[in-house]
Amino acid sequence: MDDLLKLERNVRSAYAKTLSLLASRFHYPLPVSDRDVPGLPRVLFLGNHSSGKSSFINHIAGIEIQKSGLAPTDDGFTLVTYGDAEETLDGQTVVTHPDLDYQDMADLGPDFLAKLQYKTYPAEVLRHLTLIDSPGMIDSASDDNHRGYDFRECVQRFADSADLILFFFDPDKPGTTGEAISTFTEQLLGLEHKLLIILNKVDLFDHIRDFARTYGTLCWNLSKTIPSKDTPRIYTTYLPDFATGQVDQKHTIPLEDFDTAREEVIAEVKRAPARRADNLVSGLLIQAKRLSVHARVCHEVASYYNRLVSKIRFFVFSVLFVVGGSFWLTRLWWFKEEWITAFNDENWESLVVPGFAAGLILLFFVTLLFVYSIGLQKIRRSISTEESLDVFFKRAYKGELSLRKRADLFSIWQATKFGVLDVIDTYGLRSLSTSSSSRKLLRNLQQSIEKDIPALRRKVDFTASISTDKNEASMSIEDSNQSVSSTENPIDAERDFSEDRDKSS
Ligand SMILES: Nc1nc2c(ncn2[C@@H]2O[C@H](COP(=O)(O)OP(=O)(O)OP(=O)(O)O)[C@@H](O)[C@H]2O)c(=O)[nH]1
Ligand SMILES: [Mg+2]
Repeated sequence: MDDLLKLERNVRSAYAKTLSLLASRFHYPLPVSDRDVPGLPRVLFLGNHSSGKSSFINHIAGIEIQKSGLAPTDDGFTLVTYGDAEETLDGQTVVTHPDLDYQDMADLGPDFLAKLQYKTYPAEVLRHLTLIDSPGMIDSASDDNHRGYDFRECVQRFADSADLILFFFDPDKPGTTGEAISTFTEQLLGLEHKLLIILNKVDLFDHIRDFARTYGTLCWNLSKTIPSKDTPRIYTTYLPDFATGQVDQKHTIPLEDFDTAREEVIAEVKRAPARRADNLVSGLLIQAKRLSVHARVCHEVASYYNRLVSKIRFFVFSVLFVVGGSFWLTRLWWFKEEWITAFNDENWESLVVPGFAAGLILLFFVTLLFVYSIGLQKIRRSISTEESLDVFFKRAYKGELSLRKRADLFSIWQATKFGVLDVIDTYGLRSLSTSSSSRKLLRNLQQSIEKDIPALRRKVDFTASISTDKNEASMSIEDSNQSVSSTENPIDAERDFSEDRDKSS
């Protein structure tokens, strides 16, 4: 577990050293900063109401921490984890506690916090885990406010930061509740790799026919909501403490078959620290790749814009220079001394002709400046459209895209494109760096993506993280840290940047 914390610190320090400076220059929002408190691996329990989420948590913990019941029982989220004593903290305390990494949940609102609980219990199995119980999903897909807080947003936040998500269904509602369906299609999109689907309470089936029908309905509903070719595996199980009918003759389903699935789910829950290690490195790699594409396209756009502006400026100043210069050189020919005398005598009538000419010249300059600024505005507008950004992306990756089809690059671009548009709209093209130090940072990031982060992944072997013998740990985290951070010294880069800026100004 110490190894996992070290890895988490290393990943955060990689964010800080390799990604954050470049991200700040191109206004890229990084999800993790080195200021955050490292947290325990998280397992999120989602699903229909009364599908057995709380009972499953109690089963894993070996004690009754959560209340359970047939009517909708939980109306808020509960974080269950290890503590030397049995204790319950309220939501407000949780989000303001400096040692807990839930500060970012504060903005979910007072109604959410009023129902948020943090429970600790001295159960050994919880030592390396936080189990997150959630309110059961119900039928109303449209009425977002029946809980008083934005349930979908909360699910999204917890799901994003979870290392494993268990989604519970029961024989009563096999994928038919509105909230469950919308959660699959919206909040869990892209998170399928950490999702386990569970059909719970199979002990309630009297006959194999009922089981087959329910299982089929669930598969059908899932196939409509999960965007993958294959139907995901469904763990069919039950909790032995609740098994109905015991030695009832009616039971034609041998329950023992479902015990294995329960053991597998519990094993996956216990493997959450290993998943976390993997998720941390994957998250770092994904962010690094997105940042690289974001920064490269922004750099391309900003360089193009700056070049164009320089050309237009050069043209405008040349015109001004030529016009102004011609007037100056030909002044002996058109300038009359008596205008000065008339001006001193305030004899305005004699100054009508030169005054009119000066007015025309001024009008010419004002019109030129007006056309110049309208022209720039039009250029900016034409650059900040989805279509032209696609063109800039292709220009930025001309080399890579000409060699072979890069579906991976295109999918990263699809995920980053709207961020680039937002940055251009919010901060403007001039705020984007085109300095040589930014190019250097970009090269270093690329090197991290190709070498350092994969090296960090290779060194992650968290079979050792849950082992008690720390000497068995097969990763040398300090080494990995060095390799990730060796690519860039942010202080040097910042200094280079300032120098570049000074030179250009
Ligand atoms: N037969 C049977 N009953 C179960 C099983 N698991 C849980 N139950 C019962 O199902 C009911 C609901 O269980 P909970 O654990 O409260 O379900 P929940 O998903 O937490 O419900 P909400 O908090 O309302 O969303 C309780 O009465 C449990 O006793 C099971 O495997 N088999
Ligand atoms: Mg519950």
